[in-house]
Amino acid sequence: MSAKEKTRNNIEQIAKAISGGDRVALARAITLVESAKPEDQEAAQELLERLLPYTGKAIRVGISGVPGAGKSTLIDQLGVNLLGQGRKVAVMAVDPTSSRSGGSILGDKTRMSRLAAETNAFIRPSPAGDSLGGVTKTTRESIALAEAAGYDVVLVETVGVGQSETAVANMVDVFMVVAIPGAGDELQGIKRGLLELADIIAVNKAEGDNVERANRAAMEYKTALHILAAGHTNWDPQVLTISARDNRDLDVMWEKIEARHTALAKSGALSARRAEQAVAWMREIFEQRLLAAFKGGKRAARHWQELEDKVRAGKLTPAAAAIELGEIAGIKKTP
Ligand SMILES: Nc1nc2c(ncn2[C@@H]2O[C@H](COP(=O)(O)OP(=O)(O)OP(=O)(O)O)[C@@H](O)[C@H]2O)c(=O)[nH]1
Ligand SMILES: [Mg+2]
Repeated sequence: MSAKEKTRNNIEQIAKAISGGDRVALARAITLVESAKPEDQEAAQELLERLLPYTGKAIRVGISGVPGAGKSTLIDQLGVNLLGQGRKVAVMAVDPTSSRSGGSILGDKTRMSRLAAETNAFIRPSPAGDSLGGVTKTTRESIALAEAAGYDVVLVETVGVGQSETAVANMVDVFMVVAIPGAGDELQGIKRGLLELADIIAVNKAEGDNVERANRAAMEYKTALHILAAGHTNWDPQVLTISARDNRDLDVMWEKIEARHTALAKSGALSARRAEQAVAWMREIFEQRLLAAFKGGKRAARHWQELEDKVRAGKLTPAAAAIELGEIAGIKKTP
């Protein structure tokens, strides 16, 4: 048997194991997808292609929010609730802080300790030290793999700082923001951009003395969203208060998530959204590869630096420099 045949056989076996719900095979496949080695990437794509017919069946939910808002606690409790309904839950943690130390990956797993112990749950922290693009790419593909393994709910955690939330919003069906009541009347560090992505805002830690402040925060979010939503048809974000710690109103929250998902599916918007996400992702990968290939060329690299210096010094306009770079890449001045 040739090496190629061996790999093909191997991929077939992994694909079978994954569609049979084998968690070890799923974890291995995600590792394959995350690998930077060209031969692994080739194998990963072959595997994904083979599993494509089995993907797409999960409710994909993005969960974002400021550090410490209670995202992991929420996912742990929500996950346990969903397992109780007979569902299989996969969690992808796109956590920028996890790239700082290997320790916080363990921390995240510990925070989802109940879920981590369940056989119908699968938790995958994102790889450490990866770029945003890298994390995003592997997360999209990890979602597909988890779906092929029979997980019918996929929860993606991301800290609402930087651009990770946009990336995550572009790979899920329903995007949720976990907020916390503030000390004053300001919206707790939630950026407008994050609000604009939200289908649901859950003000967490609404228990005991916190309830009143949580209700006030919820009112403020409603007002803010009302202003933002002006002019958007078909966008009606929901706000509610919850306590992840006490499992308060997580059922209400899940109902809202499911209602949104069902509405999207019924109107045909879900498949349109997923199709658009897939095409946008193709475009992004292609652009990245194109740029990487161009910059990798010796001539291009030299000119790139030169032109950047000229633009920086104000000796050349950015547009003129870009056109010149394009010419080096073989793009004609007038297309
Ligand atoms: N009182 C109260 N505390 C909570 C609740 N949910 C989470 N916490 C606490 O808030 C802290 C942060 O919770 P995490 O679940 O780790 O928050 P996170 O948003 O995942 O944090 P990062 O992943 O670091 O961004 C922990 O000490 C939790 O115990 C809640 O509903 N009520
Ligand atoms: Mg967390």
